[in-house]
Amino acid sequence: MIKLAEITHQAFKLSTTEFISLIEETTEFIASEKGQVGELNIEGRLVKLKPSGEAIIVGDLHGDFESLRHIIKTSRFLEKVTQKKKPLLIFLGDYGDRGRYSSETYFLVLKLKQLFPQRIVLMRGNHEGPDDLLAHPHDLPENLQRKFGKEGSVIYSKIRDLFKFLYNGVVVEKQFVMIHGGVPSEASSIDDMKFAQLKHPKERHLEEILWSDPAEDVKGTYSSPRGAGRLFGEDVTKRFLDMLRVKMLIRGHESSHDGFKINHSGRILTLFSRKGPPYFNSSAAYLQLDLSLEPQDIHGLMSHICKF
Ligand SMILES: [Mn+2]
Repeated sequence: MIKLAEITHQAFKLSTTEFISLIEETTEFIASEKGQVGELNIEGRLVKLKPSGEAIIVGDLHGDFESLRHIIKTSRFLEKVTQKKKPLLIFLGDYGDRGRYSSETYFLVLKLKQLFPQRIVLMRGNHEGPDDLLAHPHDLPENLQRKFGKEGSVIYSKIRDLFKFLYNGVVVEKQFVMIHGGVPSEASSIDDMKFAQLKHPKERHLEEILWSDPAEDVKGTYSSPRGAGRLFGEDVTKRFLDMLRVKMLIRGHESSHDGFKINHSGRILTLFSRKGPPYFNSSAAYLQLDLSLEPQDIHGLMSHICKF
């Protein structure tokens, strides 16, 4: 069995060539994922799942390598993945920027994808946005340059190539939709989730998926203080969930003191899975659950939230 300590060691001793070939290999693999891949049913950049089996769902990491290691350890992903009961490890996006260990964090998630391709889903966050919608501050290029010198810029351009193939979302039949930021408020069918990246920037679906946030006590959508995406009300959430025939939205994107928060009468769970500056949240959290559970709302998931 592959040991986490071994992968960690590799992450810190990585050469430019090794990192580039890992990024190229996983990018090519993710780009080619189509149709039935293990239990994943892939259409465009959307993953559809049947409600069965275990899933571990991870929110924003932002270069917090230690929290990522903690999640892999405490969820016992590596032990379980080699046994019969195979869990899925789903990342909600925002791997780099802000934390000290953006390079190592990218290395670890891509290494896991390379080792267990059918067990890992890498979603797209606003820090993995399209060229015309990049998040600021975006310190990944500086981080790579500090670690790899001049060649850091080559690695960076390879990672940028990866961004456009990361997933817009995951739909677990009858249960959940997972996206990084928020609801594409003008989506008229599930196709707007599957092909949001192709419709960008003519249509705003991708922007809202990556950038939007829920707001309480409002109807419809409002402009967001983030300068991209929208703030959306509970009516918008309800309409979107009904359209997808699911009950709840699981997303990342917002920091929260306890590592998670609930919005829109228990229809939205936000997960934030990293610690440290610049947020200083007292806990981080991830979700570990059996997808065949049939909770009616987020309150029914409380015992599956793992705070640390
Ligand atoms: Mn984000």
